[in-house]
Amino acid sequence: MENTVLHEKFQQYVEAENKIEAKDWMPDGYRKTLIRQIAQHAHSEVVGMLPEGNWITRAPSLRRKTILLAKVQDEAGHGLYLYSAAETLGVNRDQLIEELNTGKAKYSSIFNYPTLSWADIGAIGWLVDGAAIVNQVSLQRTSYGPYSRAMIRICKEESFHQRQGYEIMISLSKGSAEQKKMAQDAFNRWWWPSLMMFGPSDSASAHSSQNMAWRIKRHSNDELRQKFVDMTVPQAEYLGLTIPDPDLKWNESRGHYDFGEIDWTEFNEVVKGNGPCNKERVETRRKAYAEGEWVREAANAYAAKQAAKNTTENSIAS
Ligand code: FAQ
Repeated sequence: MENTVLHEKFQQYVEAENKIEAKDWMPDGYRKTLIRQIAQHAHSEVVGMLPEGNWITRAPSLRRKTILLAKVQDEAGHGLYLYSAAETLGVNRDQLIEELNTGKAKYSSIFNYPTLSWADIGAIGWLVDGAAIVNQVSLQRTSYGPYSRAMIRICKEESFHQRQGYEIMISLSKGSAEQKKMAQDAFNRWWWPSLMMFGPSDSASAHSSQNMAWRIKRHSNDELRQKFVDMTVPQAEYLGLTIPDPDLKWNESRGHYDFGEIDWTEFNEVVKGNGPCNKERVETRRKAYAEGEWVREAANAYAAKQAAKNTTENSIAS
């Protein structure tokens, strides 16, 4: 009985657009699904460093290299804010990282595709960060306070990422015939995986209806995907690139672009771990974690030394 009242009050509270904070009562399912989503999001930011990190040493100029370096470092920072937001829900960060390193945890399908040319760095900034922004602007209004605040900060940085990618695409598509070909090739390979980032269609999305009722999600997967397509088509036209979808056309009555069917078999395979780079990505993370052992040891030793010093000072003072 008491539990039913708490659930009802919680529901009214989120429907009135209030934020839930870490110490507030929340349904177990709300806590569980937030840990799941925020952890997957944090892992995506961390694994998301790998495809672009692959090009830092091969960036075509010092300017491009410093910009890319800054962007990849930002992604690491986003991962850290998000792990912190997950920790406010009572989960342990080491446990989350263990799940990523053992291949148990999910992260965005998009980061399991290879970066074959410099143009891919442009396409990732333009399309992948562009899709991430559409999703994350909506999540700024999510009902869980710490996640919402992390999103506000992250979105500011993602806007810079999107612009740096689009600027690379402008340079390439207005450059030599060979450069334009590189831009088109990257666009062809990243377009469909970018649409998959928004998740399964609404009819197949397991978590959407409950998460929308709890105001965790503010728009459905298909609504956000449509928004991204409508926003990106004019940008592709400005670049003079061809959208790799013969079914894409403006629908006057809907006021949106219609687009072709996503290859859901490919999406499901990538999510299951069978994409082009899944194994390589997890292996790289595992190796980086093992090689960072000495840093964690040094940081823990320093923290223990500081704590001992503070205890001694406190006992002298008292
Ligand atoms: N890939 O019922 P739904 C970025 C899973 S950040 C893999 O619809 P939900 C920045 C889903 O987890 C990109 N798995 O789930 C950057 C669930 O699995 P589960 C990451 C996917 O949660 C840029 C199952 O399918 N952004 O890019 C995917 O309601 C450049 C059923 O799906 C976020 O994580 C997928 N694409 O909606 C970094 C945003 N889609 O747990 C570096 C936050 C779905 O039942 C470079 N997350 N699944 O086993 C969200 O908004 C939501 O979690 C969705 C999925 C929309 C991703």
